[in-house]
Amino acid sequence: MTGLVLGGSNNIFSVECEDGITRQCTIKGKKLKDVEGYYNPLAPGDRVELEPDEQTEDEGQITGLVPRRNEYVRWNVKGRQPQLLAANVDQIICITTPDEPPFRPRFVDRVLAQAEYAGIEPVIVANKCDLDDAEDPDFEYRLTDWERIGYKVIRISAKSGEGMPQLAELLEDKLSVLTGQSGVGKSSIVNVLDSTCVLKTGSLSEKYGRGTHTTTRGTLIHLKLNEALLGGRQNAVASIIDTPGVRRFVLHDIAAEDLALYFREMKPFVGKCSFGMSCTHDREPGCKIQEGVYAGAISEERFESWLRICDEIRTGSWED
Ligand SMILES: Nc1nc2c(ncn2[C@@H]2O[C@H](COP(=O)(O)OP(=O)(O)OP(=O)(O)O)[C@@H](O)[C@H]2O)c(=O)[nH]1
Ligand SMILES: [Mg+2]
Repeated sequence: MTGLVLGGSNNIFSVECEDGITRQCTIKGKKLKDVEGYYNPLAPGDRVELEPDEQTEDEGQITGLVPRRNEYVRWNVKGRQPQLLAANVDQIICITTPDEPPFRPRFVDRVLAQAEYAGIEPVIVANKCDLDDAEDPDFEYRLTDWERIGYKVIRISAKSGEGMPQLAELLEDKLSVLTGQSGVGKSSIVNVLDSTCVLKTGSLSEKYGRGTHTTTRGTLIHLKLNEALLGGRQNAVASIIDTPGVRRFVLHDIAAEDLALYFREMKPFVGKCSFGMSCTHDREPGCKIQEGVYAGAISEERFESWLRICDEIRTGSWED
């Protein structure tokens, strides 16, 4: 029998099986082939083979992993291993805010790079557009720049409902992983998309204005999209993976020399500099990336992001 991993902790995984029953499963023989080297062996979205328990209807043992179509991974600094956040997804929804928590464009740039590396289409969702800071020119400038280089950007508010119909349409019939810092409103958004959903949402810490890590585990949830968002259309569905907010998003398996390949607007220039692949894009003559910045094909902000992230990869010290 095969099944879909919805979530798990302490090596007990919740698996939605093909017979419609969700079983609590352990891994047979403790270790699964092909999943070693990760902080967690399985993530929401994984497909597994399992043996249902003969005595207990809602238990089973996982015996194998169906090869993954893609993997959304970050480096887990504490665990010193890559951490699989989701598998087999159609898109990564990267949620950001103008404030509460403060806007962190670099967080988004890192997620975009990891998504490009994984070959998964990212979408940027700017939540909390009801806040006054949504009018901030720096915030709007970065959103527009991401749009300019080819990313879809949606401005929404889980609070006022603005933009929620557009988001619902984008998620329909797909498996999407929601990612973003703690407190940006991932769980709140899910609760608006499906009014029968009551995920726990949190407040921001008064001292730091950051989220308080309310969601502690990634979970795949099947949503019945609220018909009010779809002009009364009924029975529309979507699947999402709600993930815990992380303070830092640290890239995994991307070398500093390769990072430009995962910056969508820089990629076309890679290898075209006078010094070819050995150009550091710093001060060399005939650097196409520098020319791209000068000509406006690459914004100074993204170039700065690229520089800083290269530095983070080289030094191993990451900012929030
Ligand atoms: N003003 C405003 N507040 C919002 C909006 N969406 C969510 N919030 C608030 O933001 C806070 C954090 O929301 P959550 O949904 O718990 O955030 P999260 O991203 O799931 O956070 P973690 O689970 O910690 O990763 C809550 O107090 C929400 O009420 C919005 O569109 N506008
Ligand atoms: Mg949450």
